[in-house]
Amino acid sequence: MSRAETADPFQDTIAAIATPPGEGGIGIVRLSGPRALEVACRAFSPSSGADPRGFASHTIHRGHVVDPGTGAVIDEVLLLLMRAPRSYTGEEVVELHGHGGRVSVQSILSTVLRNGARAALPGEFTRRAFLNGRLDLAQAEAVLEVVRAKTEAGLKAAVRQLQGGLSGLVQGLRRELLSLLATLEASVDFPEEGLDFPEVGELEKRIYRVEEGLHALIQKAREGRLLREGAKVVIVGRPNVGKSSLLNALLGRERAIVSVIPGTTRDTVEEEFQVGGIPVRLIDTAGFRQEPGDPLEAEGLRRTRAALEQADLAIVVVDGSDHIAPSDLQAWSEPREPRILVVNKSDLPPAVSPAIYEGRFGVQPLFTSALSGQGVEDLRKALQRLLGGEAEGEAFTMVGPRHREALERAERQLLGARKGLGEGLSFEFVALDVRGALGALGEVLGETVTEEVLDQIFHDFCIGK
Ligand SMILES: Nc1nc2c(ncn2[C@@H]2O[C@H](COP(=O)(O)OP(=O)(O)OP(=O)(O)O)[C@@H](O)[C@H]2O)c(=O)[nH]1
Ligand SMILES: [Mg+2]
Repeated sequence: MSRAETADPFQDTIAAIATPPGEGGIGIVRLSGPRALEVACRAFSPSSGADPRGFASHTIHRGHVVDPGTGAVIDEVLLLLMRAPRSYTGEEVVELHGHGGRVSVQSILSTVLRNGARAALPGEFTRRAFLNGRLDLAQAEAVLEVVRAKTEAGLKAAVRQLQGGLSGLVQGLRRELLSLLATLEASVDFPEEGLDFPEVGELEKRIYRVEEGLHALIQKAREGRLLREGAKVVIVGRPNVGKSSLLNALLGRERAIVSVIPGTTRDTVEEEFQVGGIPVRLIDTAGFRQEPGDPLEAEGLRRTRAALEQADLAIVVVDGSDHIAPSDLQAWSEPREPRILVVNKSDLPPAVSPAIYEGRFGVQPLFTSALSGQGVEDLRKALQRLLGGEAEGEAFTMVGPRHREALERAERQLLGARKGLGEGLSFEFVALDVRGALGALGEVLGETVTEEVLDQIFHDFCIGK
């Protein structure tokens, strides 16, 4: 590699295996950089005998990868050429499709590395796509979400972000702020020009509208997190109310042991399923007792509380065929919001009138029978609603933690701007806050972003992506 290449990282040509490790139908080595074709062709001999320099963009050529040192044939391959800027990275990209053996694809890679390419860093192809303006930063991040999606809804949201879903929303808000800034600055720069002096009330309204837009996006951050990481839903209640039966009913199979003996479940039982496209970890717990009778029960209670600590949602179950006990109320008071009150065993004659529950617990319960399955679908719908699951026909917007932080900063700046206006502050100062908000939105798209942030983002990518 020449000095010039090392001096400017975007002048060099990078290469990596783009397919997963192991044996496969094909194995792909991808190269990107100004000399991708030249480097590849030091080791590629086309079957047609044509001069590779004349290959047109977006064409495929059969040939062999040959070790230029020894002349040994390494693999029979197809070479794909995408010339700049019509490629993933915006640079010249060459893909060598080999036979997909562990050794053969590795040998193709080492051959191109010995012939002028540098091994790519994690996410470096996508990083180049970002730096060359093929994707904005929110889109580049979406590439990773697409690869990692756990459910179809998660994939749909990631693809939407990749296609510019989040970026479009942020850009809309940005445009509004830019026009606001122009109004403010015009009044600062040419106060005597007889321009229509903007009404403070009107400006406040315009800022408020953007704040609302930001707020709606920030609300989506929880959805995004749940989609990525999954939601923890914990089932609690006193012994024998039917917690394990409900878990089984929700899963549609006999996962947890159910018995007439109170205290059947001693430990937490966890199982994965999904509601509305959100991956859910459903956790059944040991029966809730106010005063544990033995050390085993005490340990069960400790585990129940630990599970509640990390819960995104709690289902509190009471037995509808039995009177309301103090431990029912205690079980209801333990988890934070959001929580759902479920009155189970509704197939049996009720011990109390249904209206009593609202008075004692402060919320309307959901009536279920884990035995007959009645009400279980309603419970699933309630879970979906509270977790922000996919409404019919509507896809998620993926707002990640990095976006959220920047959006919240923008929101704070705008609140400051609006307060400033209300207090009669000079437009110059108000404009400063609006500028701050614009900067924060620019970070979401990657218009203003530091090397460290980029390193952090692309660090999580795999090599070859
Ligand atoms: N009739 C009726 N019986 C139910 C219902 N749900 C559960 N049961 C019965 O209630 C008993 C206790 O059910 P479990 O699911 O083990 O209750 P649990 O809350 O997990 O109990 P512990 O693990 O001991 O805390 C079993 O005999 C179940 O068959 C229901 O909806 N209707
Ligand atoms: Mg149980």
